[in-house]
Amino acid sequence: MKETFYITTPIYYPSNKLHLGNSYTTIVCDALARFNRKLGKDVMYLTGTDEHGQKISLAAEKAGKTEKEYLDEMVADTKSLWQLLNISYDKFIRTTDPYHEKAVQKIFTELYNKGYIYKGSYKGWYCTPCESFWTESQLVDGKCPDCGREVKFQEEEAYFFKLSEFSDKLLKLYEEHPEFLLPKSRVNEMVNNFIKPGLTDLCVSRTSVKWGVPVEFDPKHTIYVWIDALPNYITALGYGSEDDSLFKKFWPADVHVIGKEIVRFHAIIWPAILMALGLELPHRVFGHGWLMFGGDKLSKSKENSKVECIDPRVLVPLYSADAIRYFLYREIPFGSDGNYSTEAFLNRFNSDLSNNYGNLVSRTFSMVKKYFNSVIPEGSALTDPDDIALKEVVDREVKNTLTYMDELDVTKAVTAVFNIFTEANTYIQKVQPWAVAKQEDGQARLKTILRNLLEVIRIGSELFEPFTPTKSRQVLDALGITDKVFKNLDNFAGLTAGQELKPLDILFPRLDVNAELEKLGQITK
Ligand code: ME8
Repeated sequence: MKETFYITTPIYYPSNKLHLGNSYTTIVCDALARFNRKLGKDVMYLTGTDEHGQKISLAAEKAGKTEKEYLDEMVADTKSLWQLLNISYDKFIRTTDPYHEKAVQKIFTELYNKGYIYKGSYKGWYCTPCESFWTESQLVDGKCPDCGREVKFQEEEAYFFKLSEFSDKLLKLYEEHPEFLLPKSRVNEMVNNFIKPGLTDLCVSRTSVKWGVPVEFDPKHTIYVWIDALPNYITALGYGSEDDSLFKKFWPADVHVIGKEIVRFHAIIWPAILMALGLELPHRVFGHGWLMFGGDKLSKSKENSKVECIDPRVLVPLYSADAIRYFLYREIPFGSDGNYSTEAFLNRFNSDLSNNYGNLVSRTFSMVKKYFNSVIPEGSALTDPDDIALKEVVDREVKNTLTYMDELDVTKAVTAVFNIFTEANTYIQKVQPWAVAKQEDGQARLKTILRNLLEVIRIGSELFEPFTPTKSRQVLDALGITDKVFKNLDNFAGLTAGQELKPLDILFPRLDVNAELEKLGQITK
C-alpha cells in the first residue's frame, strides 16, 4: 500500500476577512501537500471553516442574514480565494456539516461517560470577538490580552473537561517525542507558560450561546468552541460515523500546521482530548510565525487587514499566485515571524523569479532554439570538470530540498531549489555556450552543455512545482515531462533526446518597481 501523508490547516473563522496573513498557513500546507504527492504518497490535505459561536451569530445579524445564509456566502468566498491561490486541498470541512455535528456530540458524550467531562459553573472574563475566557491575571490593563478589547465578567452553569489531569502525560509526550511540537522553542513556551503554572480544567459548554452543537444528553448546553473545532481533524475522516475507512487510513495526522497563537490549543488541549478518547496522537504540530505588516500582525481582531495591497485578490491578478506564494515561502523564515512589504515583494519578484529562474529558462530555451532548432540534444557522460561540479551542486541541493521538506522547512527547501538555478546561471557564464558554438569542433560540447542545462531546469522545476505550480508545470510541459511524481532527480537523463521543446512564454516578465509601487498606491488610495 502507498505511504500516506495527512496534513491539515486550522479551520478558519469565516467571519475574518481573508488576507495574505491568514492565507499563509494554507499556502504553506499546499506546498507540503503537493510535494508529498510528488513523492508518490497518498495525500490527504484538509482545510475548512470553524462556523459555530456567538461571533458568527453577531456577524450574521449585522449583515441582516441568517447564520446559514451568512456562512454559505463566506465559505464560497473562502473557497474562491483558495482557488485563486491554487490551493489543492483534498477535503473541505465545515463544522456545520451534519456528519461533523453528530460526531462531535458522540465525542462529548463519550468523554462524559468516561468521566473526563463533568458539570460545574464557570466564572471569568469573556472576550466575545476572541471567544475566550480569561482569568483576572491574564488580562492586560483589564482588557483582552489577545485583541485589547473590553471583556465581560460572566458566570454560568457549564461542563468542564479535566485538562488538569494531563500535565504529566503532556510533559512526557514532549520529552519522549521531541518532534511532536515544532519549532522546538514552542515547547518551552507551553511548559513554562501553561503546564508548570498548572493546567486548569477547561470549560467546554455554554448555555448562553445558541449557535453551536447541543450536548446530546443536556441540550440546553451547546458544545463550546474547542471540543467542536479540534475534532474536525478526525471527524473529516469519518471518525464517529458509519464509515471510518479514511480515519483508519490517514490517522494519525503527519502534521497539523497552525499559527503560533493557537499552539496552546493544539499542543495541550488537543492531545489531552485524544488521550482521553484513547486515540493516537498526531505525529507533529508545527506552530508557524506571523506575517507582519509594518511590524503589526495582520490580525483577526484588529481589523488592520483592509489594506488593499496585501489582499491576494488584488495581488494575484497583477503578479500571479505563483509569485505571491513564492515570496511567502522564501521571505518568512518558516517558524519565525516575517515582514511583508510590497517593495520587498517586487524586488524578489525581479531578482529571483525574473532574473534567476525565468532568465535561466528563457536563455537556455533560446540557445536550444538557435543552435538545435529547439530539439533536445543527446547527453553524454559527464567528464568535464565544470559539468561534474554542476552535477555535484545539483545532487547536494536535491538532497537538501528533500530533507528540508521532510523537516517541513519550506523556506530552506525553496532556498535550496534556488541554489540549483543560481548554479546553472553561473555554469552558463563559466562555459560560455555562445563561444563554444563558434568553435569549429564545438558541436558535441555545445550539445552536452545545453543538455545539462535543460536537465538542471527539469530537476529544479520538478522540485519547484509544489511552490509555483502554474509556471513550473508550464516549464515541465515544454520539456515534455508528464509524470506527476518525481523521477530522475539524481541523473541528467530524464529528458528524451530528439523531442522538440514546446514554445514557452516569458515566465515572470521583469517589473518596473517604481511603476508598480505607483500603481498599487493608486489602487489603495
Ligand atoms: O484560529 N500571519 O482561525 P483563524 C500568519 N478557527 N498567520 C496568520 C496571521 C498572520 N498575520 N493571521 C492569522 C482560528 N493567521 C481557529 C482555529 S483550529 C481547530 C481552529 C493564521 O481564522 C492563524 O494563525 O483565526 C491560523 O493558522 C489561521 O490563520 C486561521 O486563523
